[in-house]
Amino acid sequence: MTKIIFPKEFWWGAATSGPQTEGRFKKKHANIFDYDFEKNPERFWHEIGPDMASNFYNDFREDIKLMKKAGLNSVRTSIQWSRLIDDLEEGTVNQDAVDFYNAVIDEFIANGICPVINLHHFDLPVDLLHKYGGWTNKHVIGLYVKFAEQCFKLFSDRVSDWFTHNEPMVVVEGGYLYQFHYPDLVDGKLAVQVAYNLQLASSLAIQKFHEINQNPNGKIGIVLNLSPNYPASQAKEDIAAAHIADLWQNQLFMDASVKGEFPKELVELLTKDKVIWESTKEELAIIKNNKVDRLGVNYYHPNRAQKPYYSPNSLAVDWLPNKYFANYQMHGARMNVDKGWEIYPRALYEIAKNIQKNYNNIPWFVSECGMGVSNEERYLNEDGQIDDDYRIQFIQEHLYWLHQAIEEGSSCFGFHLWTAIDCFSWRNSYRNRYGLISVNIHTQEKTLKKSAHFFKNLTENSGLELSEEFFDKFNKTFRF
Ligand code: BGP
Repeated sequence: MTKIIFPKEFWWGAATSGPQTEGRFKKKHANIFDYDFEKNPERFWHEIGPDMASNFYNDFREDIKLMKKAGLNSVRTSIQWSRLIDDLEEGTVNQDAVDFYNAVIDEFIANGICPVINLHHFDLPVDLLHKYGGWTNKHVIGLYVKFAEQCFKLFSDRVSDWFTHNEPMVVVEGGYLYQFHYPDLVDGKLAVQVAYNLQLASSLAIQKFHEINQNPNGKIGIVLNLSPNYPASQAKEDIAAAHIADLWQNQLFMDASVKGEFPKELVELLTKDKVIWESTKEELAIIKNNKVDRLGVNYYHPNRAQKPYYSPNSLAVDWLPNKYFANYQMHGARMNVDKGWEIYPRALYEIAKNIQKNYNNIPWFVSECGMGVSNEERYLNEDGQIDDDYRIQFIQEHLYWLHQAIEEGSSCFGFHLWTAIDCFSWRNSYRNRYGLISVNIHTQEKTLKKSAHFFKNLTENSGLELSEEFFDKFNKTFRF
């Protein structure tokens, strides 16, 4: 047996978001997914949309009790802009939403769970897209800051842990490059502007937070999906491709949020290609002066990059970042075949080392990591519990590498699994189940999985013992 013990105050928790759990009950505005589902239900797995989600709006007291049973000491969720704000232009609040979020926050605290609150989790109110072009338009940044201001005013007396966005790069990629989020555009130049505008919005929200936060322990950060880019070979074209992929996918938001400046090399490249964002000196000064206090890092799978396999001239649109790199699936990689993602836990160690070396070891935590599996009923035992040993092994392997990095001085302060209770996930809906707790989407019955008991043990012991059997399986191909 090998024992790995984590720091005392470590966050052991899970992440989710408002639009993926609450359901649309009493919500005045539709967000882009609500609207997309109304118009195009066939785009969603089994035509299951966000209307009910996992019914957190009605079930939150029972759900939080289950989270406590799974040993969570902290949980990230988000406040829905489309729920909290009544008049999107004025930024006035909806009283039912205020009551709801107050009750949720109080319930978390009463159960000894630290509420970690994020503001924007892909869920732009759709009216702002139709009226203004959403994040392409700087007016929307101002409206987002009004929403952020209300959140800080209303809840920062009890909430000390805030995040401005979840995975802003996914907003850029999903909505403006690769068509997996509404409005499904393919427009490289617009994508570049959206990236900039999201960063500016984050920096302005941070500025506002520091003006009005009521909590002496209050801290604010951003949640980024940071997947290292590994070159396909040591050929210089592949190394260059992986480097540019890293600049675009990781360093863009990371540098701007932590160092207050966009990476010079990327700015030069975008300028040379004539797609650079529109910015002003004043805005760049805001970004410079409003860095994050800490970081959340979502990590699911590594990225592998090789030189692009088509000539830049053959691009169907004028400009795409893929002019410089192609991500690909490595032959023979260890896969979660349900989700189609490679499993590579060592990357967590490398992310930690990168933060330590290149980002002044800024405090950070794993804000999402997890394993999505389809048809989990396959693993139901006679007592009606899902025996998700694969998830336990997955968590253990990632913790093994994270622990290694912490031993070497990484300032990682927590691990949040995606997710506590199986939840709705955009167009994938309920296809991939990630939770410690399962949900029957027809009855909304919620049941602890085997991994929930494992997680509780982990929290209680601030760590775990890794058996011979674990090391036998470690790093071997396993498929689901
Ligand atoms: C992350 C998002 C989450 C969640 C997760 C799993 O990128 O932050 O909101 O959706 O991915 O996604 P999926 O269920 O599509 O595999």
